[in-house]
Amino acid sequence: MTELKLSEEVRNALENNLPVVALESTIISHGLPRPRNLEAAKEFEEILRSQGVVPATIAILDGVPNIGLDELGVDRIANEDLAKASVRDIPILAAANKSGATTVAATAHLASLAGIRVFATGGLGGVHRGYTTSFDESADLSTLANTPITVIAAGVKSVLDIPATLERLETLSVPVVGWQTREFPAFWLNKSGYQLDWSVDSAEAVAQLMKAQDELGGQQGIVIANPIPVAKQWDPTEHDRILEIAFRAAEQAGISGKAVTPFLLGFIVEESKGKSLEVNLDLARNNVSLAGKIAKAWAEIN
Ligand code: PSU
Ligand code: MN
Repeated sequence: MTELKLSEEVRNALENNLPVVALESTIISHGLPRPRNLEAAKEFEEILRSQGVVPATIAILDGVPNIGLDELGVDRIANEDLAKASVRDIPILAAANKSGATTVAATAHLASLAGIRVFATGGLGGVHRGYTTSFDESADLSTLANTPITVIAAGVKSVLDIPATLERLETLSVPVVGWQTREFPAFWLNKSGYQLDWSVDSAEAVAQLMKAQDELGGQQGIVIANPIPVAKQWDPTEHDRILEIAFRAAEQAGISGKAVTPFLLGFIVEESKGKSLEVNLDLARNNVSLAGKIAKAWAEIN
Protein backbone atom coordinates (compact mmCIF):
# COMPACT_ATOMS: atom_id res chain seq x y z
CA MET A 1 0.00 0.00 0.00
CA THR A 2 1.19 3.46 -0.80
CA GLU A 3 1.56 5.44 2.37
CA LEU A 4 3.01 8.75 3.39
CA LYS A 5 6.25 8.62 5.33
CA LEU A 6 6.24 11.21 8.08
CA SER A 7 9.53 12.06 9.75
CA GLU A 8 9.60 11.37 13.49
CA GLU A 9 9.69 15.08 14.18
CA VAL A 10 6.71 15.86 11.96
CA ARG A 11 4.65 12.97 13.31
CA ASN A 12 5.31 14.08 16.86
CA ALA A 13 4.45 17.70 16.06
CA LEU A 14 1.18 16.80 14.35
CA GLU A 15 0.13 14.46 17.17
CA ASN A 16 0.79 17.14 19.75
CA ASN A 17 -0.56 20.15 17.87
CA LEU A 18 2.87 21.76 17.60
CA PRO A 19 3.52 24.20 14.73
CA VAL A 20 4.60 22.64 11.41
CA VAL A 21 5.35 24.31 8.08
CA ALA A 22 5.53 22.42 4.78
CA LEU A 23 8.30 23.31 2.32
CA GLU A 24 8.38 22.34 -1.35
CA SER A 25 11.24 20.59 -3.13
CA THR A 26 10.87 21.79 -6.74
CA ILE A 27 12.20 25.19 -5.73
CA ILE A 28 15.30 23.33 -4.49
CA SER A 29 15.71 20.88 -7.39
CA HIS A 30 14.57 23.02 -10.32
CA GLY A 31 14.28 26.59 -9.07
CA LEU A 32 17.70 27.27 -7.56
CA PRO A 33 21.16 26.42 -8.93
CA ARG A 34 23.61 24.06 -7.23
CA PRO A 35 25.24 24.38 -4.75
CA ARG A 36 23.17 27.27 -3.38
CA ASN A 37 20.07 25.10 -3.50
CA LEU A 38 21.35 22.76 -0.77
CA GLU A 39 22.34 25.68 1.44
CA ALA A 40 18.89 27.20 0.88
CA ALA A 41 17.07 23.96 1.73
CA LYS A 42 18.98 23.72 5.00
CA GLU A 43 18.56 27.40 5.75
CA PHE A 44 14.77 27.34 5.25
CA GLU A 45 14.54 24.47 7.74
CA GLU A 46 16.82 26.30 10.16
CA ILE A 47 14.72 29.48 10.02
CA LEU A 48 11.73 27.44 11.17
CA ARG A 49 13.61 25.49 13.84
CA SER A 50 14.95 28.72 15.32
CA GLN A 51 11.30 29.84 15.72
CA GLY A 52 10.39 26.57 17.43
CA VAL A 53 8.53 25.36 14.33
CA VAL A 54 9.00 21.92 12.73
CA PRO A 55 9.94 21.97 9.03
CA ALA A 56 8.33 19.41 6.73
CA THR A 57 10.19 19.46 3.44
CA ILE A 58 8.23 17.27 1.04
CA ALA A 59 9.48 15.07 -1.81
CA ILE A 60 8.79 11.66 -3.32
CA LEU A 61 11.76 9.38 -2.76
CA ASP A 62 11.84 5.92 -4.35
CA GLY A 63 8.07 5.94 -4.70
CA VAL A 64 7.38 7.10 -1.14
CA PRO A 65 5.91 10.55 -0.45
CA ASN A 66 8.13 11.85 2.36
CA ILE A 67 6.75 14.48 4.73
CA GLY A 68 9.85 15.83 6.45
CA LEU A 69 13.26 14.79 5.16
CA ASP A 70 16.40 13.67 6.95
CA GLU A 71 19.81 15.01 5.95
CA LEU A 72 20.24 12.46 3.18
CA GLY A 73 16.78 13.31 1.80
CA VAL A 74 17.59 17.02 1.70
CA ASP A 75 20.85 16.23 -0.04
CA ARG A 76 19.01 14.10 -2.60
CA ILE A 77 16.52 16.80 -3.61
CA ALA A 78 19.40 19.24 -4.05
CA ASN A 79 21.81 17.00 -5.93
CA GLU A 80 19.88 14.29 -7.80
CA ASP A 81 18.29 15.01 -11.17
CA LEU A 82 14.76 14.45 -9.95
CA ALA A 83 11.57 14.64 -11.96
CA LYS A 84 9.49 17.78 -11.41
CA ALA A 85 6.40 16.28 -9.83
CA SER A 86 3.00 17.89 -9.86
CA VAL A 87 -0.14 16.30 -8.40
CA ARG A 88 -0.80 14.07 -11.38
CA ASP A 89 2.72 12.62 -11.19
CA ILE A 90 2.40 11.46 -7.58
CA PRO A 91 0.66 8.10 -8.25
CA ILE A 92 2.88 7.46 -11.28
CA LEU A 93 6.06 7.91 -9.25
CA ALA A 94 4.61 5.94 -6.34
CA ALA A 95 3.64 2.97 -8.50
CA ALA A 96 7.00 2.93 -10.29
CA ASN A 97 9.11 3.47 -7.12
CA LYS A 98 10.57 6.61 -8.65
CA SER A 99 11.57 9.92 -7.11
CA GLY A 100 10.37 13.44 -7.75
CA ALA A 101 10.62 16.96 -6.40
CA THR A 102 7.17 18.28 -5.57
CA THR A 103 5.79 21.53 -6.99
CA VAL A 104 3.59 23.86 -4.97
CA ALA A 105 0.58 21.83 -6.13
CA ALA A 106 2.02 18.43 -5.20
CA THR A 107 3.48 19.73 -1.94
CA ALA A 108 0.16 21.30 -0.95
CA HIS A 109 -1.68 18.07 -1.77
CA LEU A 110 0.67 15.83 0.22
CA ALA A 111 1.03 18.26 3.13
CA SER A 112 -2.72 18.53 3.41
CA LEU A 113 -3.09 14.72 3.34
CA ALA A 114 -0.67 14.60 6.26
CA GLY A 115 -2.68 17.21 8.18
CA ILE A 116 -0.33 20.17 7.73
CA ARG A 117 -2.07 23.54 7.35
CA VAL A 118 0.70 26.04 6.59
CA PHE A 119 3.11 26.01 3.65
CA ALA A 120 5.87 28.38 2.58
CA THR A 121 7.18 28.75 -0.94
CA GLY A 122 8.86 31.40 -3.08
CA GLY A 123 6.24 32.21 -5.66
CA LEU A 124 3.08 30.42 -6.67
CA GLY A 125 2.74 29.02 -10.18
CA GLY A 126 0.03 30.65 -12.26
CA VAL A 127 -1.26 31.50 -15.70
CA HIS A 128 1.57 31.75 -18.22
CA ARG A 129 1.82 34.58 -20.71
CA GLY A 130 0.40 33.46 -24.02
CA TYR A 131 -2.04 31.12 -22.24
CA THR A 132 -4.75 31.85 -24.80
CA THR A 133 -2.87 29.69 -27.27
CA SER A 134 -0.78 27.44 -25.01
CA PHE A 135 -3.42 26.71 -22.32
CA ASP A 136 -0.51 26.77 -19.88
CA GLU A 137 -1.86 27.33 -16.40
CA SER A 138 -0.08 25.82 -13.40
CA ALA A 139 -1.84 23.06 -11.51
CA ASP A 140 -0.89 25.11 -8.43
CA LEU A 141 -4.10 27.07 -9.01
CA SER A 142 -6.56 24.20 -9.49
CA THR A 143 -5.00 22.33 -6.58
CA LEU A 144 -5.53 25.28 -4.26
CA ALA A 145 -9.19 25.27 -5.25
CA ASN A 146 -9.67 22.04 -3.30
CA THR A 147 -6.81 21.84 -0.81
CA PRO A 148 -7.26 23.50 2.58
CA ILE A 149 -3.76 24.81 3.16
CA THR A 150 -2.44 28.33 3.68
CA VAL A 151 0.37 29.17 1.28
CA ILE A 152 2.73 32.05 1.96
CA ALA A 153 4.16 33.30 -1.35
CA ALA A 154 5.65 36.49 -2.78
CA GLY A 155 2.81 36.53 -5.29
CA VAL A 156 3.54 34.83 -8.58
CA LYS A 157 6.68 35.15 -10.64
CA SER A 158 6.48 38.18 -12.88
CA VAL A 159 7.28 35.92 -15.84
CA LEU A 160 3.62 34.89 -15.59
CA ASP A 161 0.46 36.76 -16.53
CA ILE A 162 -0.29 38.30 -13.13
CA PRO A 163 -3.78 39.75 -13.77
CA ALA A 164 -4.92 36.53 -15.46
CA THR A 165 -3.61 34.54 -12.48
CA LEU A 166 -5.53 36.76 -10.06
CA GLU A 167 -8.69 36.31 -12.15
CA ARG A 168 -8.29 32.53 -12.06
CA LEU A 169 -7.79 32.54 -8.29
CA GLU A 170 -11.01 34.51 -8.02
CA THR A 171 -12.87 32.02 -10.23
CA LEU A 172 -11.50 29.14 -8.16
CA SER A 173 -12.67 30.88 -4.96
CA VAL A 174 -9.22 30.93 -3.41
CA PRO A 175 -8.87 33.82 -0.96
CA VAL A 176 -5.85 36.01 -1.77
CA VAL A 177 -4.89 38.29 1.08
CA GLY A 178 -1.99 40.71 1.24
CA TRP A 179 0.35 40.63 4.21
CA GLN A 180 0.16 44.18 5.58
CA THR A 181 -0.58 45.50 2.08
CA ARG A 182 -3.29 45.65 -0.56
CA GLU A 183 -0.70 45.48 -3.35
CA PHE A 184 -0.13 42.09 -4.92
CA PRO A 185 3.66 41.53 -5.10
CA ALA A 186 5.53 40.43 -8.21
CA PHE A 187 7.98 37.91 -6.78
CA TRP A 188 11.32 39.77 -7.23
CA LEU A 189 9.49 43.09 -6.93
CA ASN A 190 7.61 44.51 -3.97
CA LYS A 191 4.67 45.63 -6.14
CA SER A 192 2.94 44.31 -9.25
CA GLY A 193 0.59 47.22 -9.84
CA TYR A 194 -2.41 44.96 -9.13
CA GLN A 195 -4.54 45.56 -6.06
CA LEU A 196 -6.09 43.10 -3.65
CA ASP A 197 -9.40 43.57 -1.87
CA TRP A 198 -8.08 42.45 1.48
CA SER A 199 -5.05 42.49 3.71
CA VAL A 200 -4.13 41.08 7.13
CA ASP A 201 -1.83 42.63 9.69
CA SER A 202 -0.99 39.82 12.07
CA ALA A 203 -0.36 36.09 12.18
CA GLU A 204 -3.31 35.82 14.58
CA ALA A 205 -5.56 37.36 11.93
CA VAL A 206 -4.44 34.73 9.42
CA ALA A 207 -5.17 31.95 11.93
CA GLN A 208 -8.65 33.42 12.50
CA LEU A 209 -9.21 33.51 8.74
CA MET A 210 -8.21 29.84 8.46
CA LYS A 211 -10.57 28.95 11.29
CA ALA A 212 -13.45 30.85 9.72
CA GLN A 213 -12.78 29.15 6.39
CA ASP A 214 -12.91 25.74 8.11
CA GLU A 215 -16.04 26.53 10.07
CA LEU A 216 -17.83 27.75 6.96
CA GLY A 217 -16.99 24.60 5.03
CA GLY A 218 -14.43 26.11 2.67
CA GLN A 219 -12.19 23.49 1.13
CA GLN A 220 -9.96 25.94 -0.64
CA GLY A 221 -6.45 26.99 0.17
CA ILE A 222 -5.61 30.54 1.20
CA VAL A 223 -2.86 32.60 -0.40
CA ILE A 224 -1.02 35.04 1.84
CA ALA A 225 0.79 37.40 -0.53
CA ASN A 226 3.97 38.52 1.21
CA PRO A 227 6.01 41.13 -0.68
CA ILE A 228 9.77 41.28 -0.42
CA PRO A 229 10.68 44.56 1.36
CA VAL A 230 11.41 47.39 -1.11
CA ALA A 231 14.98 47.68 0.17
CA LYS A 232 15.64 44.10 -0.86
CA GLN A 233 13.78 43.96 -4.16
CA TRP A 234 15.41 43.66 -7.58
CA ASP A 235 15.94 46.92 -9.45
CA PRO A 236 12.68 47.23 -11.48
CA THR A 237 14.39 48.56 -14.63
CA GLU A 238 16.89 45.74 -14.61
CA HIS A 239 14.08 43.28 -13.90
CA ASP A 240 12.07 44.44 -16.93
CA ARG A 241 15.10 44.44 -19.20
CA ILE A 242 16.23 40.93 -18.30
CA LEU A 243 12.74 39.42 -18.45
CA GLU A 244 12.41 40.63 -22.03
CA ILE A 245 15.65 38.88 -22.97
CA ALA A 246 14.56 35.72 -21.15
CA PHE A 247 11.23 35.52 -23.01
CA ARG A 248 13.01 35.84 -26.33
CA ALA A 249 15.52 33.15 -25.35
CA ALA A 250 12.73 30.74 -24.31
CA GLU A 251 10.92 31.32 -27.58
CA GLN A 252 14.06 30.83 -29.65
CA ALA A 253 14.93 27.65 -27.75
CA GLY A 254 11.38 26.36 -28.31
CA ILE A 255 10.79 25.77 -24.58
CA SER A 256 7.24 24.80 -23.63
CA GLY A 257 5.16 23.08 -20.97
CA LYS A 258 6.62 22.27 -17.58
CA ALA A 259 10.12 23.20 -18.74
CA VAL A 260 9.17 26.87 -19.08
CA THR A 261 9.43 27.88 -15.40
CA PRO A 262 12.81 26.18 -14.73
CA PHE A 263 14.21 27.51 -18.02
CA LEU A 264 13.21 31.10 -17.35
CA LEU A 265 14.39 31.03 -13.73
CA GLY A 266 17.76 29.57 -14.71
CA PHE A 267 18.21 31.97 -17.60
CA ILE A 268 17.33 34.97 -15.46
CA VAL A 269 19.84 33.95 -12.76
CA GLU A 270 22.60 33.73 -15.41
CA GLU A 271 21.67 36.91 -17.20
CA SER A 272 21.39 38.92 -13.96
CA LYS A 273 24.76 37.54 -12.80
CA GLY A 274 23.17 36.08 -9.72
CA LYS A 275 21.27 39.19 -8.61
CA SER A 276 17.85 37.59 -9.22
CA LEU A 277 19.04 34.58 -7.21
CA GLU A 278 19.88 36.68 -4.17
CA VAL A 279 16.47 38.33 -4.34
CA ASN A 280 14.79 34.96 -4.83
CA LEU A 281 16.51 33.62 -1.70
CA ASP A 282 15.58 36.72 0.30
CA LEU A 283 11.92 36.56 -0.61
CA ALA A 284 11.80 32.84 0.15
CA ARG A 285 13.43 33.39 3.58
CA ASN A 286 10.89 36.13 4.20
CA ASN A 287 8.04 33.74 3.37
CA VAL A 288 9.41 30.90 5.48
CA SER A 289 9.78 33.18 8.46
CA LEU A 290 6.21 34.50 8.12
CA ALA A 291 4.90 30.95 7.68
CA GLY A 292 6.55 30.03 10.97
CA LYS A 293 4.68 32.82 12.76
CA ILE A 294 1.38 31.81 11.16
CA ALA A 295 1.89 28.13 12.07
CA LYS A 296 2.49 29.18 15.68
CA ALA A 297 -0.62 31.34 15.72
CA TRP A 298 -2.61 28.44 14.24
CA ALA A 299 -1.32 26.00 16.88
CA GLU A 300 -2.22 28.58 19.51
CA ILE A 301 -5.94 28.72 18.64
CA ASN A 302 -6.37 24.97 18.17
N1 PSU B 1 8.59 29.55 -7.39
C1 PSU B 1 9.94 29.64 -7.20
N2 PSU B 1 10.72 28.67 -7.71
C2 PSU B 1 10.20 27.58 -8.30
C3 PSU B 1 8.78 27.46 -8.46
C4 PSU B 1 8.03 28.49 -7.99
O1 PSU B 1 10.42 30.58 -6.59
O2 PSU B 1 10.96 26.70 -8.70
C5 PSU B 1 8.18 26.19 -8.98
C6 PSU B 1 7.13 25.75 -7.96
O3 PSU B 1 7.39 24.43 -7.59
C7 PSU B 1 5.83 25.86 -8.70
C8 PSU B 1 6.27 25.54 -10.07
O4 PSU B 1 4.86 24.98 -8.21
O5 PSU B 1 7.48 26.28 -10.20
C9 PSU B 1 5.26 25.91 -11.11
O6 PSU B 1 5.60 25.27 -12.30
P1 PSU B 1 4.51 25.20 -13.48
O7 PSU B 1 4.41 26.60 -13.97
O8 PSU B 1 5.14 24.28 -14.52
O9 PSU B 1 3.28 24.64 -12.88
MN1 MN C 1 2.51 24.44 -17.04
